Order: sequence, then C-alpha cells, then structure tokens
Amino acid sequence: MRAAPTDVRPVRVVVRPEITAFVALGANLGDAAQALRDAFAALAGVPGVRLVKASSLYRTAPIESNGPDYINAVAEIATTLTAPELLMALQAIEHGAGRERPYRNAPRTLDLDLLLYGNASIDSATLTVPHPRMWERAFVLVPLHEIAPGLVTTDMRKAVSEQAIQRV
Ligand code: A4P
Ligand code: MG
Repeated sequence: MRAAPTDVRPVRVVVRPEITAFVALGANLGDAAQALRDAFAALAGVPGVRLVKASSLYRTAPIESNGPDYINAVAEIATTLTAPELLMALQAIEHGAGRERPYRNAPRTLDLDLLLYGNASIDSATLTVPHPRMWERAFVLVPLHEIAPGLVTTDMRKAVSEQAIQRV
C-alpha cells in the first residue's frame, strides 16, 4: 500500500468569466481585404479569445486620413483576457501584419481598435474604452450594426449617413 502524501496543498484555480468585447479592424495599405481576413483568423487564435461573430468587409472612404480607401470590419469576441491584455494581443497582431506608425492616422497595413469591453469604462494612459470616436464613424457603426443591431440606433446611423461605405 502506498503511503498517503503528506505535503499536498490545495491548488486555487481562478477561472475568469468571459467578457463580450468588440474590435474594429481597418487597413488601407497592401491587400487590405486579405489583411482583415488574416486578422480575424489571428484573433480567433489568441489564447483566451473566442471569435463569436465577424461582420462583412466594407470599403470606406478615409476619414481624417489619407491614402487609398480603407477596408473595415468589426468582430465580436468573448474573452477571458483583461482589457490591457487584450490591447497587447491586438497590438501584437498589428505588429505581425507589418504595422508602422509614421504619424497620426497614417495609412496602415492593419489597425485593431478595442471598441467595447463588456460595459466597462476605461480611461488610462494607453486605453480608452468605449473607443472615443466610434460613434462618429460609419466605418465602425455600419459593421457593428450588422453583427450587434441592438447596440446601434437608427439615429446613430443617420448621424453618419453622409460617410461613404459599401459592403465588399
Ligand atoms: N488606445 C487608446 N484607446 C485604445 C483603444 N480603445 N483601442 C491607444 C486601441 N488603441 C487604443 O493607436 C494609438 C494608441 O491609442 C495606442 O498606442 C493605444 O495605446 P494606434 O493604433 O497607434 O493609432 P491610430 O489607430 O491611428 O489612432 P486612433 O486614435 O485609434 O485612430 P482613429 O481615431 O481610430 O482613426 N478612415 C476609414 N475610412 N477607416 C479607418 O479605419 N481609421 C482611422 C484611425 C482614421 N480614418 C479612418 C480609419
Ligand atoms: Mg488603432
């Protein structure tokens, strides 16, 4: 008979609840549509992230930016990551897609912005959630409405109806 173990300590396993979050995807350099498809796959591959819904891809005119038209989309995810951990994961995916930041709103190979993280309000040096400009932009509101219609009212969509956007 084996001796009973004398030094067994309880292990505390912390299971974090899943939070629903929304991520905006945008690109206007190189093969932007392919960059967004790859980004959806990369998001789905992040440990602690589950891709719940992917919007269609949309071709959009640059807003306060220059260069070619953008391709934009929105993802709904369920995640056990904290918001800062999620931001780091998004930035790692951007980096992997060759993102450079020569100046503000410069054309980009891939931009991933955290729009909403549960119902959290975050205002730190590196992260503002909800994303402060999301409600002014058709390139966010139209794909967000496609996958989460309850979050975007008709009035919100009317307010951005002058901005050119077309489903790819
Ligand atoms: N940061 C703070 N809050 C967040 C957040 N919620 N999500 C900080 C992501 N990042 C956040 O971001 C700069 C810093 O913002 C990060 O270091 C992070 O700590 P960035 O990605 O380097 O720069 P950015 O994306 O150029 O800045 P920003 O302010 O997010 O730009 P906007 O206002 O989102 O505008 N027109 C079309 N048609 N489609 C577009 O996708 N995008 C922009 C970018 C402009 N015009 C566009 C589009
Ligand atoms: Mg960004």
